Amino acid sequence: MSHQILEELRNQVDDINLEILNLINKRAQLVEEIGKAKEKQGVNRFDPLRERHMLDLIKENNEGPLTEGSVSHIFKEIFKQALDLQQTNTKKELLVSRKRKKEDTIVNVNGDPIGQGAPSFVFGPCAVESFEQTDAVGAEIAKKGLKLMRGGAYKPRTSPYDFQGLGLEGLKILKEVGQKHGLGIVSEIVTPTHLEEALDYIDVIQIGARNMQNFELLKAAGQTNKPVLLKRGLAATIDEFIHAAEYIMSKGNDQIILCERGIRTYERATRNTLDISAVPILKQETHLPVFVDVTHSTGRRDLLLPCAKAAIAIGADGVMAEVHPDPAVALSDSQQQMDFETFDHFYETLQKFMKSHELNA
Ligand SMILES: [Mn+2]
Repeated sequence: MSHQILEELRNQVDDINLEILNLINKRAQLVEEIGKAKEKQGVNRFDPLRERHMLDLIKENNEGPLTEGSVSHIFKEIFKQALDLQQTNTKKELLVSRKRKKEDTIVNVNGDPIGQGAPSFVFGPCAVESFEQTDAVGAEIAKKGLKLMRGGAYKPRTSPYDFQGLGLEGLKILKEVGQKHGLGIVSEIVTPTHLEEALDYIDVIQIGARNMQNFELLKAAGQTNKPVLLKRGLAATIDEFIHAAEYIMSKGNDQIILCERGIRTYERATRNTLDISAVPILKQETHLPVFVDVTHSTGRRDLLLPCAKAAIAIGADGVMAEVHPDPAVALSDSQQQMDFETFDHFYETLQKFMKSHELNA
């Protein structure tokens, strides 16, 4: 084969490549139009019967030299890419997505902004056990000039025989302590029925990891005008987490804080595995503030400080950790709550770390 003939054939292949490129893009445009029409009708985009029909038609008309298997493989990939393109378009439309809104959402808790640069801190006991216990923690938080306090009144526990929390009584204690020390209260609500009465007592509705896909609760929280702190489910992907936030925002409430709290993996050295890379991913994909709960992600007191440093260094808008006057006697999470001395050291070291790295803009 002379060089000239080879060159000629290559030119033909180049032309065909461009033709195919043109055609598959044209095809993708048509699929997009079909997708929009289906969306209007409320019909599912993926239709397996339709795909079977297209594949059969292609096979019947295949004259080779490519085999039936190769041709099906190529076309299935073309189908898949067009479908993925539609999914990317839907993602673009999510209310929580950065593509939809470029600017960061600032969550306002009693006039204090969250997500505006300087990291926020939420400390407090795992569970409200008594007024004295909660009040003692509140005083320690206020002493540091902080504005937020957490505390569980409704505790979703692994075992039904474990301490379930004080319920409404716990919320009343939280409110009293919050008012006494000038602290905004963050507390978990577990069912839509508790939500309405809870609104009088708390400043931020926490939706816990075990309820991240409690869609009725998400919708109910979305109908309030209270900020919501949404924790990532223990086995939830980032995509599922983002969609859970979308449930809240789709009902009209855009005051949402996302909270990474560790995911379940095969690793047993920590209670969960802190997915630190979720922080910048969530910051890129959504416009919402992102917190890291260092207590539940690690389950280990000795890891709270290094993980909090990592969270702030990687761009988290806030850190959450549990503090108890006497962790050894705590009714829940006694292994991982900080006593006051540890809390002081934790907070001071973190402040120094932030200053030395200019992280408290
Ligand atoms: Mn806890």
